[in-house]
Amino acid sequence: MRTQVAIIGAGPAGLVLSQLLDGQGIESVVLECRSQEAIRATIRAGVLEQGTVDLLTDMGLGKRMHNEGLRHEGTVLRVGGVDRRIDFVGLTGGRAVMVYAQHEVLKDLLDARLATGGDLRFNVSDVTLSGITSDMASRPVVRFRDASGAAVSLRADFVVGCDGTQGVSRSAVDPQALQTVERHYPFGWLGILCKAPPSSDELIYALGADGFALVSTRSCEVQRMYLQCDPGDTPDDWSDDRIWATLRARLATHDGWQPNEGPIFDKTVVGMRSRVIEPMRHGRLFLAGDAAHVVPPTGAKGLNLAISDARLLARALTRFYRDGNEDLLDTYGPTALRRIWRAQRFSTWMTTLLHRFPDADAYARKLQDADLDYLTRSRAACTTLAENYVGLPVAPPWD
Ligand code: RFL
Ligand code: PHB
Repeated sequence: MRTQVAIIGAGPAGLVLSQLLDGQGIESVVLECRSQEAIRATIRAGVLEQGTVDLLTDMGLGKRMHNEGLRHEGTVLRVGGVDRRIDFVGLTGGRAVMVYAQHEVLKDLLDARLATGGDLRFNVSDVTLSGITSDMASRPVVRFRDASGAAVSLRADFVVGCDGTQGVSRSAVDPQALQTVERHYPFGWLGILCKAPPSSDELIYALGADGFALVSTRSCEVQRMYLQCDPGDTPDDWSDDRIWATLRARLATHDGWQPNEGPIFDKTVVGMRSRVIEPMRHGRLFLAGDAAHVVPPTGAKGLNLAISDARLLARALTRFYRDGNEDLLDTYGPTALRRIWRAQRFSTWMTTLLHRFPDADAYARKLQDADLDYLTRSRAACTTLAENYVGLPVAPPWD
C-alpha cells in the first residue's frame, strides 16, 4: 500500500492536517490506535482561539461550532475574592475566543473526513516507522496491524507524527538527535463535568488561599470546572462534597458568589507540565502537536498549537507537491517553534501567576502578589494577557 502522507494519530493535529491536504488534492492515510467512538467521547480542551475558529470556519467546519459554541469576549480573574475582567474584544481590537469542546471539533472533523472518503484506519496497533533518516534520501515505511490484526505495510513520501504525548513517532528518531526541555509542576488539576446551569457568562480563573480554581462551561446544562490538586491525587481522593467545598472556598467573593452545583458525572486528574522536543523535522518525518510540545492547560493553548502546526505543515506540503519547492518544509520547525515558545511563555506565566506552589519561598509569594497587583491595575498588562489568550499569529508577519 502507498500514499503521499502517512499521518499517525487522529487527534486535532492529524485530522486537521488530513482535511487540509485533501482540500489541496494531496492523499493521506490516518492511522489511529483508538476506536472512532472513543475519539468522539474523550473529554479534553474547551477554548478555541480566534485564529482556530477562523480556520475551522474557512474549512467549512463552522456550522455546529457557531450554533452550539459560546463566544467569550472576555474572562474574569478572581484573586482573593476580588474580580478583574479582562476585556478581550476591547483590548485586542475585536478578537475573542470560542468555548466549544475538543471532542465536538473532532466529531466535525471526523464527519467531514469520512464524508469525502478519507482513509482513516481506527483500532490499529503495533505501529512502527522505518526509513527515517535526517535527509530526504530514504523513503519511509509505516508498518502496523489493522483492526482485524492483519499486518500492513504503508509506503509514503512523508510521515507526520500527530500521535500525542504517548505516541511512537518520536521513537523512530535517533535519541541523540532530539533535544527535550521540560518542566514539571508540583500540582495537577482535577477536572469535573457536572449537570448544572452556567455559574458565569465568562470563564473565571480564580486564586484562593489554598490554590487555583477554574469555572468553565460546555453548554446551558453541562459545566466544566477544575481545581488545583496534589499531582499524585486520583479522582477517588475527591468526594463530591470535598470538590464542592473546595470550589466554594476558592471561588468565594466578598458579596457571597457561589458556583451552581449539580450532579458530577466525570472526574479526571490532569498532570501539569511544559515540554518541547526539537527539532520537529527529521528528513521525511515531521512532528506536530502534543507529539512535539506540551503546555499546562492554564493558558488553553495545547489544542490551538496542535491545529496551528497542522496548518503550517499543510501549507508546506502543498507548496512541495505543487512546485517541488522544499522551502516551507525546511522552515516548518523554526516557524512553528517561534509560536510554540510564545505559547510556552504565556502558559508558564499564567500557571505561575494563578497557582499556589507548595515549595514557594516568601520572596516568590511576594513576587506573585506584586504580579497579580500589577495585572489588576495596568491596562498594558491586561492587553498582554488578552492578546496571548485570544491567540498570536500562526506565521510571519508576527506583529
Ligand atoms: P492528541 O489529541 O493527543 O491526539 C493524538 C492521537 O494519536 C493517537 N495515538 C496513536 N495512534 C496510532 N498509533 C499510536 N502508537 C498512537 N499513539 C497515540 C491517540 O489515540 C490520539 O487520538 O494530540 P494532538 O492532535 O497533538 O492534540 C493536542 C490536544 O489534544 C491537547 O493539546 C489539548 O487537549 C490540550 N488542552 C487544551 N488545549 C487548548 O488549546 N485549550 C484548552 O482549553 C485545553 N484544555 C487540554 C485542556 C488538555 C487537557 N488534558 C486532558 C490533557 C484541558 C485538559 C483537561
Ligand atoms: C476547558 O473548558 O476545558 C478549559 C478552559 C480553559 C482552560 C483549560 C481548559 O484554561
